[in-house]
Amino acid sequence: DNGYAAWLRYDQMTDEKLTDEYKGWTGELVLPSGVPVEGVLKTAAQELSRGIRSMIGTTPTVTHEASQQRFIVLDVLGGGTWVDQASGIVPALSDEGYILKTIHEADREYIVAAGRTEKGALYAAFHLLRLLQSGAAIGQLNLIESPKYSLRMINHWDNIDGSVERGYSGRSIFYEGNKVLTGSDRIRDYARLMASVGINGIAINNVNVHREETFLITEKLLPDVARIAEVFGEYGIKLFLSVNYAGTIEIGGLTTADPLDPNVRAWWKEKAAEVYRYIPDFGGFLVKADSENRPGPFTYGRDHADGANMLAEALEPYGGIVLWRCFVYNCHQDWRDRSTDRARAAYDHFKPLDGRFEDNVILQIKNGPMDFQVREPVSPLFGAMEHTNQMMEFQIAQEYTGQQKDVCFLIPQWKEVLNFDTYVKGAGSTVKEIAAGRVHAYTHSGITAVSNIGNDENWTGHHLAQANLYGYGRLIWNPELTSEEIAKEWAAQTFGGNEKVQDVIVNFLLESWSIYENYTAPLGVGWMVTPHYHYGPDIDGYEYSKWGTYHFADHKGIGVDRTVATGTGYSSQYTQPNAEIYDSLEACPDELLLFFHHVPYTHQLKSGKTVIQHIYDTHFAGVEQVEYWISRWLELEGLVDEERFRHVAGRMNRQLENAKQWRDIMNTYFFRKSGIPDAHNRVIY
Ligand code: BDP
Repeated sequence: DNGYAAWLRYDQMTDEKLTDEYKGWTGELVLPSGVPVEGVLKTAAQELSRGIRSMIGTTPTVTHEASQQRFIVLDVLGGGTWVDQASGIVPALSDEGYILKTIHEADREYIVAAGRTEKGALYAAFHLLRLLQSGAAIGQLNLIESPKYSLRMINHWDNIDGSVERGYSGRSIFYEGNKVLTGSDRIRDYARLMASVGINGIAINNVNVHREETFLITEKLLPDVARIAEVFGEYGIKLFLSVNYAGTIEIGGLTTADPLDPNVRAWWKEKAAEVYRYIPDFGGFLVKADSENRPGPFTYGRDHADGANMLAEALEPYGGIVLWRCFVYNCHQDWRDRSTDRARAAYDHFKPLDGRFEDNVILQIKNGPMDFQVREPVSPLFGAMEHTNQMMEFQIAQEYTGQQKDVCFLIPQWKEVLNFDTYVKGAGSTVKEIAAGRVHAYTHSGITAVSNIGNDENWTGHHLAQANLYGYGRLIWNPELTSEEIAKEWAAQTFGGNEKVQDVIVNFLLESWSIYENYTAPLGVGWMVTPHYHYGPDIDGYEYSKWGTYHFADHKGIGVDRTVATGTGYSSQYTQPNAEIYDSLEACPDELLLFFHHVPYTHQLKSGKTVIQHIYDTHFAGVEQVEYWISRWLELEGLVDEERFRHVAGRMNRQLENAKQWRDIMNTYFFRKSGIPDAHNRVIY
């Protein structure tokens, strides 16, 4: 089994009793408003038929009038069919929400899978398939589902030459050799996977837009892009494009990209019109400006509101939006000038601009102030701008968390971020509520994340990394789901119902983030990775670097002083009580201690251990944990198909090598630096 089907396997059922039970319900698929010949409802019907055929072995009759005693109904609520009445009053159902309800009448019984819109109906169809796939009882369904976030997006960092920036699973599924891959089935299969977990927007090219990709918004490439958009559209997904801020210079024949220049503004309006001619339901532009050597409004003495609003004005007539990234910091700093702090940058740049952005601009903010480290505090910019739309950016690609060679299930990390209380409007101002536009009244908001897929057969390189993709979609549909619920759902659909298999996979996933943290950089300090590559240890790799990410380890201590009194003052960017908690050596949580404070190695943590002993212990523990999970995985031989069993076992051995390397380098380094021996004499000089 190569893993290509991911969680949409729809394996033939083996339980005969249950198969018979399901057969009774699934013989007929009724679409009261007529069997559609195109559109999202058609997709929903097709998906249901396909899944049912594959699992149960019979193909349902698709019809607009019921003739059997038991059947499934697929519909859009409010369409005036008899389903409206049968469904009763459905409160609080958003546009993309749906119901799944079993209705018993005197002479017939049926399951209604209906959305407020066609998209909702598609999500209902996938939900019903998920229930069937997991062997659930369907005779008494009464589910109402609404997504928490209106924008549920994925960002691809795919380049048109076919490479993927920070890609760990092969090459792009969208491009090769400076061409858009229009005829590929893979794009459709990808859209299916994404729609099945509720994704409704995908930006298909890298935020670092090189010259060739700049043409994606021109007639040269738009016909091809439009074909992808069409496939996406069938699955309820809007297509977005990253644009080159200096497009006017790069391909527009102008000498400036000044956002206030009338010619520049006219060029962007023309481009927007062109894009919408080819893609009427185009989502909008994603922009990385003045960041890591990309062009931006700073060159012209303008600010980011000027830049974003120029694009907003161009997209506004068509309902398009601008996703403007806040990953802006000085990557050319002099490392000897230690008064600067990269963590401060986003807040310092953007907070003063609150209220200046157009309504169709959304600021896209990375979850932490740095860059997707294994542990970071939540970005203090999130929620700090009452009058500016914001959305959260996560990274599904495991750039700093094992690169899909090591297992690191990120749902627990994202849940911590979403549950973080910013207090920006008093207690309860959690990230998850802010992103839903419920703390400040945002016009647009939501969540996005950098994709972890490529053209590897199994999409994500490591089979277990599929769990992050699945889990991301499920979590941003409903952030109240627990990590365990998500891991269980995914494992059951992807690896089948065997209890032992379930137990090993689910528990390994749930522990994996803390294991990865154990054997890598300690206590929130981050960045002890090989520069540029970001896999494997290099303690001082970024220590004397212009990129500005330092840990300040010397023979006396370690950590970054970000306090107000003696440090960079970063802690003051938080609202109280967070500012005070982080600023205080006593109150700061252990796991972020070195992010906020510089301490001697003998500093005692809340756990009772010293910092140095914590470093030693966690690094030994991390390796032992990987060894333990390898032994548990090996117990699954014969219970998981051979191909996936071997593949995962192979990757776990690589993970073990990596963990050992981290352990040995980190422990030896800190032993030499500090001269303090390990309490258990395991660390040798
Ligand atoms: C960093 C990556 C870099 C990206 C950048 C970004 O190392 O490749 O271009 O983020 O988010 O994580 O723009």
